[in-house]
Amino acid sequence: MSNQNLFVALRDAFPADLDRTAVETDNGLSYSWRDLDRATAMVANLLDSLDLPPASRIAVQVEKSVEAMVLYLATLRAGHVFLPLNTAYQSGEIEYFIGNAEPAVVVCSPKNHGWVSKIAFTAGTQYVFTLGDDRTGSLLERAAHHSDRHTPAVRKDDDLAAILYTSGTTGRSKGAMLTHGNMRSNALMLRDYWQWQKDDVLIHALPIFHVHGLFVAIHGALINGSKMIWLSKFDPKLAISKFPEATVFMGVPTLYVRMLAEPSLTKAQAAHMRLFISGSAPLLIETFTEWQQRTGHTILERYGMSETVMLTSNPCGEDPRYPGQTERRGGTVGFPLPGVTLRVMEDDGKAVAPGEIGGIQVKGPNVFKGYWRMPEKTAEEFTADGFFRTGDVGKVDDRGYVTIVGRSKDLIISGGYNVYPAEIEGYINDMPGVAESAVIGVPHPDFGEVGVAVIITKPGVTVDPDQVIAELKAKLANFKIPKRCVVVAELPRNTMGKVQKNLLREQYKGSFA
Ligand code: MLC
Ligand code: AMP
Repeated sequence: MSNQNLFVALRDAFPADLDRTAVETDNGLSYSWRDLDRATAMVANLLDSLDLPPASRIAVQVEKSVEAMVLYLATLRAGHVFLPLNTAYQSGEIEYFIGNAEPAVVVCSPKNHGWVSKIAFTAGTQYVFTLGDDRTGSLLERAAHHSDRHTPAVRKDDDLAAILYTSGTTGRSKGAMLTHGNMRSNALMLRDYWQWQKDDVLIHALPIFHVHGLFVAIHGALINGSKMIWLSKFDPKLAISKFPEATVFMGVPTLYVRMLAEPSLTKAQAAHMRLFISGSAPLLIETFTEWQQRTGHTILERYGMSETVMLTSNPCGEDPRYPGQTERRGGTVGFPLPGVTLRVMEDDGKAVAPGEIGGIQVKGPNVFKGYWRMPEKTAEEFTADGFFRTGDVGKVDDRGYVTIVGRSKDLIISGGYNVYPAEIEGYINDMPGVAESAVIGVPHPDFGEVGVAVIITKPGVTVDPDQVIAELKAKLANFKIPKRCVVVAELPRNTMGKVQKNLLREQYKGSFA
């Protein structure tokens, strides 16, 4: 594959008529392809004017807006590295990311400028700009003084395009380094695999600080020159009301669950749609089946990670590697994507027998370069022959479909967001009176899975579970907060003294039934 800046690959796919609509928003704004080209040029020129070293990190914590997407594209265009941050992160979390990534530029919401700029300047960041979700803020004010023409920076496949922080099973988050080559190869391959059509229109309903909304959705539409209907926040009624104008929808399972609760979801309403894609968390077979019955569409489930972008997908038409197998099978994540090698291994490093369960390992042009400034951690996660250990546990059936049956990493996926119990337990264990805690994931009808904190106290001390939740809320992003907290006399342990989380999961599985 040729070396090319990812931005250039995306821009090359813009339609010839640049005055056509590229993005239409739920608050009545419309952006043409020319607007996107000009706006990204102006922001890229602003970044150039700052004289930053190449591949500087641009850390961004802003509400969803088309201008936030423009900032992402402009960062690629100028040859820097985009570092998106969940808007739910609080000051302690932001302090860690900024301290670890050492961004040259931080862009935050105007309402957070006070505390974010303090953290950023203390960490040595040179520039802090603001960007509101209503086209306000210093970033656009400064960019307005720059030319709307810009020559994109030359970037090679191996050069960094983005760093995505993903929490670790132990300790703090790790920054997964994704390159221009990782993302361009994945985007081009998905364009073909999902058979993007000339007149496709994507409903963009996801946040844009994670792989799903930022890369799979945005790259997917742009690299096909397809219009996006842009929802600033997911609203099931609004999303369904847009189906007659659109063809493609991407969501985490919670979005499908919420749309199924709407009476307006009917076959007639979904008749114009071509493709519904789900990923980031397991899609329950009940949701898959009910969606089929209500809309006549079979959801295409796919599987990916921050470290790898997309890895597997159910078919969209005929895959020549699997002749005749066009069925989208609920409960599976489909076939390894073209170019991805996927294998299932035993703990001792041997391949499992066909159809057996083991650890999923992957290799391909989409697999990330490593964790930012963590060479030991990177080395640990790769095998000697260059496969990345996903931490997911699964199997491949005799027809080639991959099923994920669990995770070897201690991780809860709640509404499509990852929550690492080790992080939450660390905060709880530091609270006065707490001797130890275990945070487990249990089924939840809306979020799929949510956390429950099980606590033992120091002898003779009383701990109020509501107080524990309140203290966590003050420090951590809201989606990480356990939805239930219980104080118990003891935690179940194995002979080695290790807490048996499987027993706790069993005990509390009915908490939200
Ligand atoms: C919100 N809340 C959550 C939550 N989202 N709790 C658990 N899990 C979540 N995901 C809580 C809030 O803390 C709050 O609680 C209450 O729910 C309402 O908050 P809200 O902000 O109004 O929620 P809402 O807007 O309805 O958000 C729900 C959601 C959102 C499902 C729309 O979580 C979402 O957009 N999820 C998508 C995540 C995503 O894009 N993942 C892709 C990762 S990429 P309280 O107590 O404060 O009131 C990846 C790779 C791949 O995994 O393969 O794609
Ligand atoms: P993240 O680190 O946020 O990128 O999350 C990646 C993880 O999400 C994967 O390692 C899987 O555990 C999970 N995941 C993504 N897609 C699916 C899916 N379709 N089914 C089950 N789990 C998924």
